[in-house]
Amino acid sequence: MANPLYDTLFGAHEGQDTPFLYLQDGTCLTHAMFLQMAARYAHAFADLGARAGDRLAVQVEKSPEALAVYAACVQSGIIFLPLNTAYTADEVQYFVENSGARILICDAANKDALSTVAMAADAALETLNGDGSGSLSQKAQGKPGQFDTVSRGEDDLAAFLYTSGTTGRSKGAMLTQTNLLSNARVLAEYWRFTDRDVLLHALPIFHTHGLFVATNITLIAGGAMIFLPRFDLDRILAEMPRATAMMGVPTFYTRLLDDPRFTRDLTAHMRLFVSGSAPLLAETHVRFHERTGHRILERYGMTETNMNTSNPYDGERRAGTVGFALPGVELKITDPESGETLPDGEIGQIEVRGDNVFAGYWQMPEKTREELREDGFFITGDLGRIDAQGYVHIVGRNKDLIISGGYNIYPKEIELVLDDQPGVLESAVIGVPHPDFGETVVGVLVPDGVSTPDVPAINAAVAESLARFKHPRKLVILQELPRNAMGKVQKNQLRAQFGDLFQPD
Ligand code: MCA
Ligand code: AMP
Repeated sequence: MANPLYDTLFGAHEGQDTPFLYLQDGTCLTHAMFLQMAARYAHAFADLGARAGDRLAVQVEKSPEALAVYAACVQSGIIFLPLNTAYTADEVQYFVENSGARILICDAANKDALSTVAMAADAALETLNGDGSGSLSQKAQGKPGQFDTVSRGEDDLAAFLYTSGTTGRSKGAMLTQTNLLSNARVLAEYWRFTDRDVLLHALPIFHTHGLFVATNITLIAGGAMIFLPRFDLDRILAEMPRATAMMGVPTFYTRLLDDPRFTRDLTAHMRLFVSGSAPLLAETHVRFHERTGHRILERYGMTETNMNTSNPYDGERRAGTVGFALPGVELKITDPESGETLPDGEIGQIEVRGDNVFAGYWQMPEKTREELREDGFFITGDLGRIDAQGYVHIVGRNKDLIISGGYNIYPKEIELVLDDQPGVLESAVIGVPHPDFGETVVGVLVPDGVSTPDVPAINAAVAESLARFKHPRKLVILQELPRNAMGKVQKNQLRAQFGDLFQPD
């Protein structure tokens, strides 16, 4: 029986008493211990009636147990669907319904809020808390530490990751075993990961970066992770001496640079710092090099494609670029209107093709056709160019997207909520520069002329339905929105007008 993803990432380490997760309480989980934990969860899922191809949605704090749920899904052939812990019950409801999840796992603190969601979707609801306790662990307790791995093929689906869209409706990106495996193999080799690596892991594990990039690479190399529940500056500084590598979003690196304890000495032994998920300012790259002597390695990816490009490990890591297409990934710059390939140097939309590119959006064939061409090229929605030395530069986005601290925020989703509020005729949501998060959200409201928008009440309404990281950090009132001759809102003008709201004086 074969299950390539399980066999390669996890099965290869069965029985190995080598360190896998260094935890905050000073203990260490070996690969073997972790796999036994995963096998017990796999038995629990089988007892709950979940079978290969079923979806399992999970919204829990980062913990070794949460990671073992991922491993258990892969071993059982269950499609893993991780959700941001910041999502509200309204948001979770959509994901559970849309995916048809058979099981929903949440923190006990959210059980009441999510029980109606689970019931309406006919999903089993189990709890798993940040300390590993909960009904799921109770069900797993006493089960065998081995589980018969369910046979799966390379084209079978391994995970759904939801990504918002310009229409405001999230789409489930279907990722196959091959998508995940090919990328993990390529990256581990490209970045020279080995079983001697200890990765400082402070990213969340519900997105591509922390889960598939950081974790899968460590697993494929047989290395270990210092597994921090979240980004905590003091802990990162304290743990760095025993790490060899770190991965983060640009906010991690600007926060480290803002701390005088982050020095050349502290990082002298480090092998690699990787940045991604949002643009790393060239200035941050340069400051980091001046302070530590290390050049951050910037790479570029997407939920739908895993990683597409990377700066080189040995060659020049060029500030402000995302490097070269990874082995096995084709990348071209095309004319957004005609789809024709543009000559190197010209700016156009970035398209990618390879084993890394997803299988399509769950039950959204039209959306899939719009973005995934028949010949396999995926239209990323990013604008870029390739310079004379072959480095890819991302120069903008052809999609209305804000990236705040590495989280993607689609303005449409917020505009739909703002437009519904009393006193609001219409709204426009924009991203403006922010010193900590890179970009942050500003909402522009146009009054309906009947009543005045009540800003605190609107903020409360937004909080009710949308995750905290999506909330506008500022709501401003304008009598009308700037529009072009076609009636399209000119967000560039709004960004110019409100662009310095969060700039330090
Ligand atoms: C937290 N808050 C945020 C964010 N994070 N608001 C906007 N944007 C955010 N990213 C809220 C908190 O709820 C809090 O709300 C307030 O902002 C300040 O929180 P703070 O304590 O400063 O934040 P934090 O808890 O330290 O988190 C910041 C963070 C975190 C460490 C940058 O957001 C993070 O870990 N980001 C990584 C995201 C990530 O993994 N992205 C990868 C996506 P209040 O005001 O109520 O206190 S995968 C991807 O993009 C592709 C595939 C790729 O290429 O990797
Ligand atoms: P997500 O939908 O969370 O997968 O985010 C993918 C988007 O993040 C891409 O389409 C890019 O716009 C952005 N992104 C990821 N890495 C980088 C990077 N190194 N530089 C600029 N943008 C990036």
